[in-house]
Amino acid sequence: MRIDVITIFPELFDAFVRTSLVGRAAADGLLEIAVHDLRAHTDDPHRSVDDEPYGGGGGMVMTAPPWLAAVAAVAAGGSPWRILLSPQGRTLDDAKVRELARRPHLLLLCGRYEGIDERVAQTVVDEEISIGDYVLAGGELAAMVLIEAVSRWIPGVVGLPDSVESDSFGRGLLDHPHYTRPRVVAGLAVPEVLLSGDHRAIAEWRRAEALRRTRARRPDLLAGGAKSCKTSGEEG
Ligand code: 4FV
Repeated sequence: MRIDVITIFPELFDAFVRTSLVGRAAADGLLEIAVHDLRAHTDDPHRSVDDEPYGGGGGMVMTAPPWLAAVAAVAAGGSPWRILLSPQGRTLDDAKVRELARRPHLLLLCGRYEGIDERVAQTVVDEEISIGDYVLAGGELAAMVLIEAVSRWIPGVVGLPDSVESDSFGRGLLDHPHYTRPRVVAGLAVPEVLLSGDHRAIAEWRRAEALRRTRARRPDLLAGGAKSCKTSGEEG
């Protein structure tokens, strides 16, 4: 999978593209990430990318010409699915992450200031995506969230493929609680069933816990109906 990113702060991605899951995926050749500086596509001596908003009001707006030039240059020779990260987009969720993970090439546009001139979204963007109903200073962190979430679905990136499948939202449920050594923490012991070695009972307890938590914390998820799937180790 290839992911291109256009931003005025390419340095924000330096560590991200070399670290942890995304870094490993890139090192293993399962993922190709290229980060491009928008200012390299300006043609004025000040390399400016913003201007005053028509209609007045506070703040600055990113001008369209550098974006049109940058997207054309970065997309040349390919047909990437072009995503603008913005609060006006559809909210990213598990279903959208899985859909994007099936695409061979993404191009992510990261805005700054009050936003980008609307003609960019109207002409060189296929989809607007938001990571949540709050306002960031820029789209870069949203792009990183999307890249990491999507990367986990690239075959071979996550060691235990079915752990991706059986992860939380895949089943429409929140995850069950997890425990590890030491046995007692702050006077709280590990649930006995997890020490029983009875895998059927353990799987049943985990499912019941996932259901209980989902009912308590995210009943909206149940509206979609918990998908009955077998998590790894859960017998018939
Ligand atoms: C955002 C979000 C977000 C809005 C103005 C960047 C900022 C600034 N992007 N999900 N929430 N973007 O807040 O994706 O240009």
